[in-house]
Amino acid sequence: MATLERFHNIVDGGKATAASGRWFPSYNPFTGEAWAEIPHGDATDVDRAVIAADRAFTGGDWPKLTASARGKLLHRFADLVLSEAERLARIETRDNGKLFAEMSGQLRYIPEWFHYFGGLADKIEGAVLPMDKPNMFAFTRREPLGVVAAITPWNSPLLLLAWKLAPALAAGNTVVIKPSEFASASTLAFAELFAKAGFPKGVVNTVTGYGSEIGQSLTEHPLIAKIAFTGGDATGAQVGAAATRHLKHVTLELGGKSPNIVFADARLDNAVKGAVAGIFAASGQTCIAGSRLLVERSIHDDFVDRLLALARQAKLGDPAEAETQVGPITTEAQLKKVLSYIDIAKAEGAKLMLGGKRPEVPHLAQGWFVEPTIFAGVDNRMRIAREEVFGPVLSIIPFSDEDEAVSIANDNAYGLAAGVWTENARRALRMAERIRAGTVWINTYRAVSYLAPFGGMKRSGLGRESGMRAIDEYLQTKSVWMNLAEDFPNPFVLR
Ligand code: TXE
Repeated sequence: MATLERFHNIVDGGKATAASGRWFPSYNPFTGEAWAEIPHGDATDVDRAVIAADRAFTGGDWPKLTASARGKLLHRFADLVLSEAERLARIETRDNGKLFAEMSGQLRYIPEWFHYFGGLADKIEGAVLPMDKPNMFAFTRREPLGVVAAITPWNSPLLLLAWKLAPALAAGNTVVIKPSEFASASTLAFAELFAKAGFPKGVVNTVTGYGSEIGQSLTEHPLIAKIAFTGGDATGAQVGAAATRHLKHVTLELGGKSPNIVFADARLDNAVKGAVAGIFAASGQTCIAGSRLLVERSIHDDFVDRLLALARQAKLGDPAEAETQVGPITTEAQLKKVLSYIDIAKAEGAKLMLGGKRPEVPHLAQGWFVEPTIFAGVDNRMRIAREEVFGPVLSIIPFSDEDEAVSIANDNAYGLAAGVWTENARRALRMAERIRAGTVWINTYRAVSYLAPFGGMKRSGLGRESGMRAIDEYLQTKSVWMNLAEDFPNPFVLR
C-alpha cells in the first residue's frame, strides 16, 4: 500500500498533531482508497485550539493592529491563495472528488472574498448618536465577537470556509476551524498559508476529528463566542440548540430542496442546461441543488426529452481530468444514502427515466459513482420531493400555471434557492417576490458571488454570508456614554 500523506493541524501558529497521537484516514472517492492521514483530535485538541484563539484575541499583536493593517493581511492572504490555487485545487479534488475543472476556477475566485472583506475591514464605522439628554455625548463602537468556530461540510470545504473566514477576520475575530472528517485535507493546507501571509499566531487555528466526537466540546466551549456552521439540517439544529443553550451567536447554512421552475415561454435550450447545472454539477452534492424541476405542462414531454438527451451525454470519470463532467460521490455513506433515496422514489411510484444505479463500467467500478438519475411523474408530497438527497437525483414535477408553480415551490420545509426560466420579465419578477427562498436565479442557476448575500429561509438556515452586511454577523455594537456636565444629578433616578 502506498504511504499516506499526512496533513497537520495549525494551532497557535505552528503545525500540530492530535494530543492522543492518533490519525484517521481520508479517502479518495475516485479510487475508494485512503490517500491521506488527518490528526484524530478529541476534546483536548479542541481546548488547545480554542485557548490559542482566545489568547490571540485578547492579547498579542492581533488586537493591536489597525483595521487597515488587518485588511492588508487579508489582501496578502488572498494573493497567496491565488499563487497556490492549482495545488489546493488538486488536494480538494483528490479528497472530495470535486472536478478539478471546477476547483481550479473556484480557487482563483476564493481570493476575491478575502479582497472584498479585506477592503471592508477599515470601513466598519460606529456612529455619534444624536443625544436626547443635555450634556451627554454618546457614540457606538462596532467590535468583534471573540473566538469564532467555523464548522464546514465536505462538499465544498474551501469555498464555504472562505465565506466565514473572510468576514470573521476582517471584523477582528479569531477563528477555530473544524472541517468535515470526510474532507479535511484542503482546509489544513489552506490554513498553513495564514502564517505565511503574516497573520499573528493563534488568529487562525484548526481542529480535526469526527463531528460526533468533538462537535459538542467545540460548540459548548465557554470561550467560543460564535458558531458559523454549514452542513446538514439535522446537525445544524443540534448546533443551533447548543448555541442557544450556551448563549452564543450563530449562523446556520443548511440544506435545500430547491425548485428550478421552467415556464413554456423560456429559452428551452438554456433551461435544459440550467436543469443539468442545478442537479448534475458537483454530482448534486450542493446545498443549492435544483433537485425539484418544475415544468409547465404544455412543454413537459418535449422538455423531458431534451433533458434526457443532454443528461445522457454527461461524462462520468476521474475528477482530475479536464473532460470529466460528473465525478464521484464524496463518501461511501453518502453513496448508500443516494442509492437508498432512489429505492424510496421507485417505491413511491416515481417514474425512473434515467440512471438509478451505479455505473456498470470497469474504469468507474472502484469509485463511489451514481449515474445521473431522473425521475418524472413526481408528486410534491413524495419523500423524494421533500427531503434533501444530496446527490445526482432529479425529481420532475409538472405544473399548470404560475400560481400552481409558486404553491409547489413553496410547499417544502426548505427555502435556500430557486431558479425561474421565463422570457417574461414581469412574471420573472413576480416569481422572485413570491418564492420563499434566500436566492432566486432568473434564467441562470448555481451562481454565487462575494457581493451577493447568501443564506436560507425556513429550514435552510439563519443569517447571511457574503455581501456587505455579512460582516455584521461577526460584529457587536457597544454604546459609549460620556457626561459632559461638571456635576452628577440625583443618583436615585434613571438618567
Ligand atoms: O454533515 P454534517 P454530514 C447533508 C447531506 C448528508 C447529511 C449529513 O445530505 O448526507 O447532510 O452529512 C460537523 N456538533 N449535507 O454528516 O453532520 C461535521 O464534522 C458540531 C448537506 O457530513 O452536517 C462537519 O464538519 N459539529 C450539507 C459539519 O458538522 C458537528 C453539506 C457538517 O456535517 C456535529 C454536507 C456536532 N454534534 C452534507 N456533528 C449542505 N446542505 O451544505 C457533526 N458536525
